[in-house]
Amino acid sequence: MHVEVVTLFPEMIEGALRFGVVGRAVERGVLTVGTEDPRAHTHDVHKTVDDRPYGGGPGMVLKPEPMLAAIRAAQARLPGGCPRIGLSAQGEVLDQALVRELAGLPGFLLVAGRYEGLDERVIELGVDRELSIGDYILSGGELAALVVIDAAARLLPGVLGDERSSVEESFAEGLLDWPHYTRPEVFEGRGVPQVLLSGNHADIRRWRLQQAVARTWQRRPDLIAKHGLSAEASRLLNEFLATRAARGETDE
Ligand code: 9D3
Repeated sequence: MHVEVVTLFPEMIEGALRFGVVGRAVERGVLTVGTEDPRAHTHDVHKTVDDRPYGGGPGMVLKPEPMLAAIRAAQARLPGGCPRIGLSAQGEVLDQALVRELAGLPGFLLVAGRYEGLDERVIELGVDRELSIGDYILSGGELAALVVIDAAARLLPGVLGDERSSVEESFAEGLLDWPHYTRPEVFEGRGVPQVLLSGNHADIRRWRLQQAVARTWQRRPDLIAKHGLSAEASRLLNEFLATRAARGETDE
């Protein structure tokens, strides 16, 4: 997969992609990432990339000419038909379904803004869809671009290796993780749940799924509303809630 990023801070992208699972994917050529700096598409001595907003008000807007020129230069390095994605708080919120869709493409182009953002005409002419990474305010699109690249790269064939098989991944899909433990068996006076030491793999699997579904119900009920529950997960949640009610616990 080939990803292009239009950014005023190419080092931010290149630097972050050297580490971990994604760094290895880049080293192996499974993922290639290019950057295009709009500053290289300016023609004045000051290399001006921003200007004051029409209508007044605070902040600066990215000038349209260098921005669209950079988008077109980056697009020329991608296969035809790859989407051009603008990163902005106005976009559709990224979720795993969208990550999966992007990971299935031969490539895509990410446009990271700075200041107050892009001139609306650049969005009309040079961006196919807009993407947000969540409801909080960033100072620019680069970290959002890195989030998209990281999330997509780990789904590429061979990138994760044996760390998480597809079977393991699908077992508690759409749920939060279950709790994890490693040695020592007692740490600062706290033990490990007995079931994990039992060697009974069916019991362990059930306990993990129950922990995952119970935590999701408690902490992120929106995820259950969005993805639903398998029959088994639903049964384990009901069992969890019944046990808790029998103990006289109400919430938390
Ligand atoms: C008029 C108020 N502006 C500043 C408070 C709005 C504003 C401009 C530019 C808010 C954020 C930004 C920069 N943000 C991004 O480039 C961005 C972003 C985000 O802020 N949140 C979630 N996802 C994304 S993707 C790109």
